[in-house]
Amino acid sequence: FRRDVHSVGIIGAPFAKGQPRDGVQLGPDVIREAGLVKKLEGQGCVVKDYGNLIFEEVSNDEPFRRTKQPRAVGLANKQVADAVQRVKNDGHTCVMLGGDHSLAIGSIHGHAACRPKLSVIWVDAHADINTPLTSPTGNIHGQPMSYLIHELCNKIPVMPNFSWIKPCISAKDVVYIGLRDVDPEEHHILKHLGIKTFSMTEVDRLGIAKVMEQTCDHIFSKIKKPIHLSYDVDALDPSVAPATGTPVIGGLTYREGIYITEYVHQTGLLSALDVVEVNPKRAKREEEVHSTASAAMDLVLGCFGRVREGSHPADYKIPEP
Ligand code: HAR
Ligand code: MN
Ligand code: MN
Ligand code: MN
Repeated sequence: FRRDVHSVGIIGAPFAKGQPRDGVQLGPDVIREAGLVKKLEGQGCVVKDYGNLIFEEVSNDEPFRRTKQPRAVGLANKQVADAVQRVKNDGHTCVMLGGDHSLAIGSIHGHAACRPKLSVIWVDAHADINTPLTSPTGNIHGQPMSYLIHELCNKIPVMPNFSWIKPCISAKDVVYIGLRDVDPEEHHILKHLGIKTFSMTEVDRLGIAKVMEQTCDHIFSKIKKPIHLSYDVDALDPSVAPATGTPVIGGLTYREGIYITEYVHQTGLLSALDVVEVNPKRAKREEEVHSTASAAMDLVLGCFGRVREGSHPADYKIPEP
């Protein structure tokens, strides 16, 4: 047997305007600095780094009702969507390094343009499914799913620079893992749409192995759809990933977080990955920048075949004296 070669296309999206905290735009670079490309190549991947997107300043970006910086977020996500389409059309599994989680709008939209029947596994402490009208904060990183789900399209107001966004996923094709900070309005939406969720309570009850089995039973119940894995590092416990904007106590252990990626890799259906919300400026000590960036990198490595038992080239021979 041969270990399969993955071709990986990396896009950096240094964007922070989906939320109020400075520093999350540095996420792509600190994850790369942890050694991402070299380590992916070391485990047999062919990697093309497309570099960082360049986002223009948007002037007079007045809030739309309470939603903050809609024009900048809408425009940046259009660039992300175009970039993801390019990476997919070049034949790679796409890795989008954020940046804040508002970027999942563009990432999933672009992915869905190339792979119309997608499933989404959303790993996060938060559901990020507020509509602009339910959001308690007006931060778009708490809203991306609401723009993407068909069943919510009549709840979304017309916003500047958002008119290109068309809903592209069904509620039944989404699974959440790691939830522990969900707004009441979001909870209503999740229940009302019958979205499959594994909160930290289910992770405790079932264990992460059963959570992943049931996740795949759910998304593959009819046909095997390509997977978009959207991984917010705040799903991990703050002891593992402290350098993030909205840490929530009681998260996934490092092992649970990695197990998710190993399991998704094993399906052979991973088609695009987001790793978002690494914010080096939220670290209390330099060490926290490194531990968070290195955990984020390990999530990517797990998605592309790193196994904890170790591995070896198919043609390896023990040296003879
Ligand atoms: N639910 C809150 C809101 O809508 C908080 C969202 C927070 N942050 C994230 N998302 N990091 O994953 O603003
Ligand atoms: Mn998120
Ligand atoms: Mn989150
Ligand atoms: Mn593989």
